[in-house]
Amino acid sequence: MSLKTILLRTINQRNKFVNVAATAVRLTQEQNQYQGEDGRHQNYRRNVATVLLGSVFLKTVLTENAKDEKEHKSFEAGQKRDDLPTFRAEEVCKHDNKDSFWVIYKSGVYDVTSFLPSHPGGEQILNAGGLSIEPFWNVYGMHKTQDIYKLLESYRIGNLHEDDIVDHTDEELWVKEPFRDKRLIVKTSKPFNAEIPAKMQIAYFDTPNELFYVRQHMPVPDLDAEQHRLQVIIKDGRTRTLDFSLKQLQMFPKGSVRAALMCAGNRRSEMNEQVKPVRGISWQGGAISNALWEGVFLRDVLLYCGVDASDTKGKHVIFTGSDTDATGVQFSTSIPLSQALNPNGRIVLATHMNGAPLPPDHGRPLRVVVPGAPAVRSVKWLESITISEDESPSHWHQKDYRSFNASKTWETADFASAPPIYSLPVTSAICDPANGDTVKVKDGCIEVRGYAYSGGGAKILRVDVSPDGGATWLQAERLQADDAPPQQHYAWTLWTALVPVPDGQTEIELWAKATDSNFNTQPEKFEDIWNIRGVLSNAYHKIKVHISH
Ligand code: HEM
Ligand SMILES: Nc1nc2c(c(=O)[nH]1)N[C@H]1C(S)=C(S)[C@@H](COP(=O)(O)O)O[C@H]1N2
Ligand SMILES: [Mo]
Repeated sequence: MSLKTILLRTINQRNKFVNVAATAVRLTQEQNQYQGEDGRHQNYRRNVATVLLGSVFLKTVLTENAKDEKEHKSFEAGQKRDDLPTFRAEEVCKHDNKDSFWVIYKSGVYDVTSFLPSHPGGEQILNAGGLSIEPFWNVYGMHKTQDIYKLLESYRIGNLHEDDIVDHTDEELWVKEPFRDKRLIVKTSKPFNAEIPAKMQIAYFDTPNELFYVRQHMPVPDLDAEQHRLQVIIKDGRTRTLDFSLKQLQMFPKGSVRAALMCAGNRRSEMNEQVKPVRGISWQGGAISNALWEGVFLRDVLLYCGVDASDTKGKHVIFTGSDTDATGVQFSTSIPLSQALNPNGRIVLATHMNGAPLPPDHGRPLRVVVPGAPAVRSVKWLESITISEDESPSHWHQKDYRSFNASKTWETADFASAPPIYSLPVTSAICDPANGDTVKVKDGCIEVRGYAYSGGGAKILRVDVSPDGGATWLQAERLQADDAPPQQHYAWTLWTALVPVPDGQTEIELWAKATDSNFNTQPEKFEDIWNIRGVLSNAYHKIKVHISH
């Protein structure tokens, strides 16, 4: 039964909506609790602890979330408006098709028919035809921003009858979220998205696990390593499924890779501020971190499972995680099979991150790490690997993480014909000082530090810094890099440049750009690489700082 049918039935039976999404997640969690003695005890202990800590912990979390939400919501959508007509839920329900598409938010009724073709989340929106969008937005929490509330309100046509208004509280969905380090810079709390502060990026070559940036599309699943299984499904005429416990995976030789993960949207905020608005989390430079990932090589597992390395043309490897959206769809994306089998690719099915079991936020107990690719391909909470003639059909694969030229709009961009992003261009950022800082001159120089990174196994050859708007360039003299061989270089490079400052100068504009081992370098401006999603935002990093002598 589809979520929509469930919702409609509920409306008919009780003239009331239920938060089906929350129920579905609760049921999965209950199921998880009955998967075996160990799991049960762990969960029992955890529950007791949660109850004991409950009053303190939950209150803190809820107050923080409330604070968060308040900041986002200084504009309130869905308030009752006396100038508009009132509709019963039964009437709203009828407008559930592309010709007439209405939705409910709190007291508000909206006709979003004309918005459907340009919805960044594609046809997902159709699930909410004639219904409240709240249960959906509880899962897709990135809608809960000022801009989107305002956008929604621009489609307002009426009020929902008071008897039909339902409280769609979403706390249940999120009570199992892991603890997070307070130093992370939170972008959205539900789902949890947070970047690492710039000065902490350069403090360590391998980012401590608790400071590693976090990017979630949904609530974090609570999985048990003892019970976890990985399915490998090979679809080539006769479908075969192999199934591994994490213990069984240990029969393969150990595999590891030192790799940075970078979100394709890293540095999006600069593109947004310097050119024109883009849609997506407004990451500054903190959606990249570096770690040592350990487990086994994907290549070894696929070959063991009988995947034919001589027949990769047109085939894909689909990775599916355990995290699930409001309609029961699991997170998934794919990469070409040829990329998955490339021995230089060093793709790891990782159980460990920097020597410790993966933290829940980073995929406990198993994630695939596809180094050199946008981090979206490194699927967390990995549950299955499917070899298929088709790419992943998921929304995240089909309707996101693709790029367009600067003239394409949400109305004209054709996602189906744009190739998925499977590698990353060269980028860099200055982490210390920060824009607007006051820096003290020492021995005639200021010290400038940052990171540089390139995708596809390319190494950083050089980082150049300009103290005068590009008139002259200095080469960063200290590069800290991994010693992986050419084509297998997946870590980031940390760099330091000493920039001379003439006596009496009180302000300086600093530019940084990196060059990789393919001799590709960053573009100067964001204008020409601007795209609706704000991905691959890799122009020179430019900041201004004050100087104290
Ligand atoms: C009816 C009013 C809606 C409006 C005005 C709206 C607007 C938007 C906007 C502006 C974005 C881009 C957000 C960003 O990445 O910054 C977005 C993304 C998205 N929306 Fe909606 N939306 C609506 C309803 C829905 C519903 C009902 C669903 C699900 C059933 C949905 C699913 C999604 C998804 C999956 C994305 C992309 C998420 C991602 O990037 O991970 N939307 N929507
Ligand atoms: N299962 C699952 N895997 C996922 C995601 C997700 O939401 N669910 N987010 C992806 C994206 S877009 C990024 S940028 C990285 C972030 O990894 P991190 O949270 O470990 O930094 O995970 C990727 N893998
Ligand atoms: Mo991402």
